[in-house]
Amino acid sequence: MGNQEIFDKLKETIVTQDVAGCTAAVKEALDAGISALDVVNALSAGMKIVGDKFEAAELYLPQIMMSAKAMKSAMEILEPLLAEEAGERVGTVIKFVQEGDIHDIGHRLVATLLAANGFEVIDLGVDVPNEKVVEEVAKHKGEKLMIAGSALMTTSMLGQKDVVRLIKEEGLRDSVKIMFGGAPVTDKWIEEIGADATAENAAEAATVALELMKE
Ligand code: HCB
Repeated sequence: MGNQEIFDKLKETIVTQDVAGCTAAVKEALDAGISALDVVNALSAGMKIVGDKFEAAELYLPQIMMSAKAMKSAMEILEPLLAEEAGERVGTVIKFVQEGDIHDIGHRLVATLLAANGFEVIDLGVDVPNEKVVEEVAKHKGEKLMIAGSALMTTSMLGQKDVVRLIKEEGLRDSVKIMFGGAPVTDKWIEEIGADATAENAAEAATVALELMKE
């Protein structure tokens, strides 16, 4: 089987909610010498299709949950491998999903790729209150530091504005770079709330994060 066929198969197992097939396809890809990062990218492409199909009412919640389960089981195999690929330490990143939001697939992908690119990742998980984020920033003041928050809903995205405001109020704005992402986040929003950057996907998030650490 050629690499393109393997990538298609990986993507397809996510789209068809084939949990067992997904972990088998991941192992097959790794055995064929494909990097963990390329496997993640193929699976993410599948998740993007799932999201689009959901929005077009071609897939429903129970199916989405099975795709999410397939993605999680794949990441359990891939995360340790990506961690092994991590290079020199470049900084600390506080990674979280905004309060009221439990969507964690993209969050975990971004966290994994940041770790694979040399960041120490402090993963606060999902549904994280703004105050908790600011507390964590204060704790790590003085380090090469950034936050990378995710929000998948237009409602939870509003909390990102409060995080920036609270960071400013605590006098911490110069101590931390701020990157936010998630489907509803736009460049315009980032500018409006006074954050530093966003990224379309996990690979881009890693590139942007490395750039921010150079500033
Ligand atoms: Co959910 N959901 N959902 N959902 N869900 C969305 C997000 C909607 C857009 C679907 C829709 O209605 N059109 C919608 C939000 C509408 C809105 O506010 N505009 C929605 C809703 C409403 C809900 C519920 C309220 C549904 C309900 O219960 N009635 C509920 C929310 C509960 C809550 O959070 N309080 C809910 C539940 C679920 C699940 C549980 C079924 C499941 C989540 C499973 C899980 O995460 N463990 C789910 C899913 C899977 C989705 C969709 C279909 C896909 C999201 C996803 O995983 N995408 C989504 C529709 C969509 O997005 N098109 C739908 C794939 C990942 C890889 O992409 O965008 O998360 P990503 O992350 C990317 C990218 O954004 C970037 O890199 C990532 C990796 O490439 N990125 C960053 C992410 N974070 C970053 C941070 C950075 O600093 C930089 C880049």
